[in-house]
Amino acid sequence: KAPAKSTAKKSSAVNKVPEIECTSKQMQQAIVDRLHKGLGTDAEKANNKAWWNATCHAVNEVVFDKLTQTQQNHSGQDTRSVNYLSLEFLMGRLLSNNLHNLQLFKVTEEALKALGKDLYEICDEEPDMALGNGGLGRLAACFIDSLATLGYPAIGYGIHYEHGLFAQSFQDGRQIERPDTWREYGNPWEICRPESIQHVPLYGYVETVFDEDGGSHKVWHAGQKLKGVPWDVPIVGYGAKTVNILRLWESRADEAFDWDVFNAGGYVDAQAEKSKAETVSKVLYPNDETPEGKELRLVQQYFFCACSVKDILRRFKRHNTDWTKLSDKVAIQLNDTHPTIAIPELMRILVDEERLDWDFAWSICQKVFAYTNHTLLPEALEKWSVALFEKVLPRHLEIIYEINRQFMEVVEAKWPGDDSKKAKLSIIEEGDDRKVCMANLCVVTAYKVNGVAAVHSELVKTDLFPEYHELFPTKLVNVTNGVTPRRWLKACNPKLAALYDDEVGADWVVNLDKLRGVLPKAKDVALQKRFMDIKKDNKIELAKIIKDLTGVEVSADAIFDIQIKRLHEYKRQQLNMMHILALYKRLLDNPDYDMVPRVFIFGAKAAPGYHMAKQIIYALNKIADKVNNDERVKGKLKVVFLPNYRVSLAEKLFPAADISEQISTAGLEASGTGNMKFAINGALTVGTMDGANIEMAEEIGAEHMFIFGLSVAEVKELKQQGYNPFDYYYNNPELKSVLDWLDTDYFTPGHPGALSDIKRSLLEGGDEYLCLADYASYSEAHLKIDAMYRDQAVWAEKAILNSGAMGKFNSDRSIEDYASTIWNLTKHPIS
Ligand code: KOT
Repeated sequence: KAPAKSTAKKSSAVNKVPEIECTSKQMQQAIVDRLHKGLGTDAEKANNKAWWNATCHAVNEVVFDKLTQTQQNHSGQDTRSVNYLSLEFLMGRLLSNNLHNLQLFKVTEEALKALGKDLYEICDEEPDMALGNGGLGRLAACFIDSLATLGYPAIGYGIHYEHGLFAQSFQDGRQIERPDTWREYGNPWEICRPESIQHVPLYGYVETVFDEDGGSHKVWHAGQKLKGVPWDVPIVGYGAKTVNILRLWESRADEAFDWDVFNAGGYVDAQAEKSKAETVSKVLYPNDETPEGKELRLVQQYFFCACSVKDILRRFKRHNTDWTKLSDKVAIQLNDTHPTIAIPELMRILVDEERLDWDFAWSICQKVFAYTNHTLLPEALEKWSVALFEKVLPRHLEIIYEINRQFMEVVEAKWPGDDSKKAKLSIIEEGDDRKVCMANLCVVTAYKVNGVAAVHSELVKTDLFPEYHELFPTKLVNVTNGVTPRRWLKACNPKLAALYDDEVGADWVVNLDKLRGVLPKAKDVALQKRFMDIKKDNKIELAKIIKDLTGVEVSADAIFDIQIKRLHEYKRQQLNMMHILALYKRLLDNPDYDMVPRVFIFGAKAAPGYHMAKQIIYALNKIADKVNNDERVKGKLKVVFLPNYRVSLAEKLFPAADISEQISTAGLEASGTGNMKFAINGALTVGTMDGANIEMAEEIGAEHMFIFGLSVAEVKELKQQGYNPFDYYYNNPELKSVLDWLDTDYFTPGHPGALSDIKRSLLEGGDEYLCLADYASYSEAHLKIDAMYRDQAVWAEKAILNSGAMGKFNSDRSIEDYASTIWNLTKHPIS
């Protein structure tokens, strides 16, 4: 029998969240049953992977039940829903989170213990679902957790990549990429839905068909067709009142089509065509903030948008025939510009297939789509060559031309005769290689455009889209990012979570503002001791992992100073590196140099084609080799670069951090979300006034953080004046000696110059990200860290003040902001 009957209790401790009744005995029975009946093994023979599998399947019995109830409830009431379109969902592992959200974690822990198994070890068996690159994909994962927790009808749409983000290892300090194989042995969380397959046309040509009434319409004759197979991953909200779905599309060859067109080619050619079709969802592009203009990437984008839009319309048509109702029932949120092609796809369906009048179809589109911008980096703005577009999506290009033609009339009306305005705002960039600007298409169409932190949203208005802002003064808005406290505190830091249960009550997990309850007690010695003991325990755990992964021994008495995020020059891992070299130099110059022992910990993947990012990884690994094996530093300095940084490793790092490095050049990190996860877990931030750091400082008090460096305005001013990194190089002897060190073979014996290109990019290269300009201030901030850590009472107080003030940065708050200001969405939790 299934482990649980989902009976709601009359009252419950947590925000009236009903608990699912399930005893340890029932759970044991369910797991053992799955071992026997599902996997054909038994408790004696089963390895930990089999135990994990069996536990997941036991949990699914509850999840699927709740899923059906939610779907029936939403469909029965024909609710308005949000459709979150994202090329990336960086989910990580699901077992621990699902158990917490079902409130079955403790009971499962007991059940497995009785069976001689440790739940934490079982959870560690799960491969990460790494269907994303970094912040943007992880944000999507936090958002669907919050949507379900809050009881909003929502679907996440994405791609069912066979290979997620590459696995990283190091060979002689250099990054090696290997394919990720998360689905090699199946995935217990997903359900294939062949009944909801979609067909996707590609290539071919467009015919104008003249109608009897004198009008005409367009018919797209595709040159190829793909089949989209949906895989649904249930998304369990906290308290399990709502289980939404994440629907991921897998591409296959469309047999029906192949037989017609490739008949003469015979069996072997048909098989080759089949493999080609399957490459579409094979692999996630590993570039963060640098779009790749490859045909396969455009096909991926269109494939998943076409499947998703058709699926959305299929659900709409189940209850509706009146197209004016579409915008009442459907909001489509575009996670950056990657799903922009959904806009002309909806136009195509409405105009060509449903035969709606253009203006009517356009008015619908303008009420359905909203767009989130996640970056100001100019190189990250997606532009597709018109020639490629014409080849892959000929009809969509025509539609985009028509949208643009009409929009240019609007621009002409606003700024008569101003061709420079037209050139700037046009969706089509003119030139030798004409381009389709996806962000422009988004802003022209969407009814709301949002940035992801206050400062970023202001810069979207003033620097990125000033003319659009003038034209559409209410369109551009802010929704500050947040992270789910279920994964990023309750599940990853059980000891701190238990402390908060005791201090402020267990419902902080659905109301993170409750953590403020600890602020008045920040000086309380007993609380400080408990807080710091937990931090120490977490550091000891991490020290074991570090030893396991790198062989390096670190002491949990040292300051754990952590920078984990994608490797990108604007995030300035190289600035951190320069400061580490300075400390190393100080220790070599003066063996008695007085510093609190420090462990610098890095985790970062570099895009495989990003040379400088890979060089920085190489440099850090080489520096780590030297420093960690140099007796002269007397254990005061260690550097570790953990391989294969990913969500499940992050869950071990945030709880163990003393210092959180958030050191991007001001104006370039749209928000950051790691900054929030660190602070929630009691780390102090060394950071610039950038992205969400600014709002964190407002909540926490800047005096409780280590803020350094140029502000956004100062960065602009310095760049305007003409920034010269050599000014800083010649005026700061320590900085100069650190950079000169990179030209020697000290860190790369026998290979002088192996690290010189980092120095070159910081000097002759112009230091685009102002590392030298911010160096002195950064170095000073680290002296303050060192001084403060010596007084553990002050440190504990600050850590509590940071963690307790993080209520705002909860993704439930972000989702409530989206729901009220953008989506106009109502909650429909199952009762
Ligand atoms: C943009 C274009 C292509 C690929 C990735 C991106 C991208 C990623 N843009 N922004 N991000 C990060 O998104 C996070 C969530 O909003 C932000 O916190 C972070 O600052 C962005 O860098």
